[in-house]
Amino acid sequence: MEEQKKKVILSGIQPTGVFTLGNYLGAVRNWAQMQEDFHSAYMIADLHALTVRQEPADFRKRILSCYALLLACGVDPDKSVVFIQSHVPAHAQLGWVLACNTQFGELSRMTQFKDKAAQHADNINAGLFTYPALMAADILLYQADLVPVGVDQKQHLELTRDVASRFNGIYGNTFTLPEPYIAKEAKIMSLADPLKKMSKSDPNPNGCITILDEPGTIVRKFKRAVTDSETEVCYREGKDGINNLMTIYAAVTGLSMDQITADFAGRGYGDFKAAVGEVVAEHLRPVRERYADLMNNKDYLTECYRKGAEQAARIAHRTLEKVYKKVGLLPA
Ligand code: ATP
Ligand code: LTN
Repeated sequence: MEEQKKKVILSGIQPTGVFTLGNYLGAVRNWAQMQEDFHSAYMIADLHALTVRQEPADFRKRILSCYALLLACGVDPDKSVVFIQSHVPAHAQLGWVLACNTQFGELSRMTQFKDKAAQHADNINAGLFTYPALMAADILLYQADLVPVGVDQKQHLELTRDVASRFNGIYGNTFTLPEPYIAKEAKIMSLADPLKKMSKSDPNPNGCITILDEPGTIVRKFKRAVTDSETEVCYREGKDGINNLMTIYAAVTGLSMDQITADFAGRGYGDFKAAVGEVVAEHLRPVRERYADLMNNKDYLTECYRKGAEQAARIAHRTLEKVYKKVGLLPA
């Protein structure tokens, strides 16, 4: 009985690079925690990553290594459905139907589209534009109640709700309307430019901590983090660099901002940066070790993603069939 009341969560991450500390604190760490209390499904959004040109051989390897990273971060294939998006054809299939139910004007307002179009001016492809319809399909196929993501994905979730409720209005109740679940650490900023989101695809390696960075590298990058010309470690508007470091330190140690300010009173930024580097390096050590073990056991990874795809396809297919029927497609 209890079992039936569990809510459903789904989330995804693109295999566009090694996960950053931002991905970890803003999203993936919560996924591992949430799988205890929810029916959870997590996927590597490889079809989404094709909106930016990828080098095929490299991409293939990265998809597998990102799958291993998810497990290394604590996502457990015995507790969650953990799969690769392209292994479940229903995503592309529902994505098409939803693209036909999403307006050009709605897609034009997506800030991620505008940002990525500016970053990749030589490849503003149709997939980059219709991407939110595919993301809506990812979520709606599983009838997810909650979607744990960083704040940058909120607009896509609002669009998913709009598309779903419009579809429900026209064709009758079909989709659960998902709620975003946004972590406290919803936006970790670049260490080199604290006004910019820390991102896997940031070309500046000093701005970004990856979860596989060696401890020495982590400490060095934090030492170089951009701050301000004051000396007091406190969370205040305008102190973007320090605010970001404090958010990271608080997320890893569980301390409050006030406690951190008290602990570092009179000690200056140098000490604080070194301390943040050390706690992050220690925190990520087991993740890096688990990742290395998993990459030495490819058969296990293959077994996991195949099992994940089968489980996901079973759920996804039920929704897809319902949708095909509602829109009037002739059963095969
Ligand atoms: P890309 O650079 O390829 O756009 P990304 O690093 O922004 O990638 P995504 O794959 O788009 O990462 O995001 C995966 C998840 O991590 C999403 O839920 C996203 O909101 C979250 N996320 C990404 N960057 C950050 C960040 N800096 N702080 C907090 N959460 C983040
Ligand atoms: N668009 C997301 C990744 C993503 C996702 C999803 C997140 C693809 N499908 C479904 C939540 C639910 C991104 O770029 N971070």
